[in-house]
Amino acid sequence: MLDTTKIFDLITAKKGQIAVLIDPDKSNKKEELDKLIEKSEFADIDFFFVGGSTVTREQFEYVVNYLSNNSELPVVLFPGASHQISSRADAILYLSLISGRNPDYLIGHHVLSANEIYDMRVEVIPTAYILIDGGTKSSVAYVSQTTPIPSDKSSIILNTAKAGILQGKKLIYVDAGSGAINHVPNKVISELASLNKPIIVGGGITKIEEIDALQKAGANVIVIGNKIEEDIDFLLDLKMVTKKKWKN
Ligand code: 1GP
Repeated sequence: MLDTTKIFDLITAKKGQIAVLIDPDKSNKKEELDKLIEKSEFADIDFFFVGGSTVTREQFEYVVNYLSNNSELPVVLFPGASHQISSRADAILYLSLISGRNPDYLIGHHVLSANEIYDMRVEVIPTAYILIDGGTKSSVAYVSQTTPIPSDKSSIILNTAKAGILQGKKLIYVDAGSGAINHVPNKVISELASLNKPIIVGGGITKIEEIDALQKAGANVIVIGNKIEEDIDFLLDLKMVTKKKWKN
């Protein structure tokens, strides 16, 4: 692993940054990726995240290589399993699914990929990954066979994040799951912000007002997947958010 904190420092530096999540299971054609890159660069988004619940190694490598060869934007891995790793990325979110009690997602996948990741020249960011109920059964809850934390159980969410920090996690990633009906509540983000660790939030975020509110609540990075898969021109609307950010 690379002894650098470059991507971690970028994530920490500002609130309200935007990550476009690319699921290589769904977007893996050259033309699609070209369009995504072009519009994401125009929109001045901050990061590409790459990962998914049901991705093959070939799809994963193809997409990571394509993005790093064709865009200057940082490529950050958001792996759904131990085979979703690549030395071509700028960083790996080294996720432990600490809202769940499935040992495979707490340590199993990590052991399977440790040897490879250890020797990769890639920044590794230990991340407390916390699933919050978003009103529908998400792929990640199904695939990991874990139960998300109910979104109104603030103290469980907060204590889970605290336990993650005590274990050495540098980032908190709260996820309502791709396609969630309800994103992680703003209140949860503002409570987590009191822990003074960078926060990434994703799942079910589809509106500019939601992004603004999550930024105000204290989220460093807001992840958008589904909405852009459905309507790539949402990236043009996102330009408004990124413009405002430079003014601040
Ligand atoms: C990443 O799961 C999210 O954390 C992405 O969710 O696809 O609903 O934007 P969406």
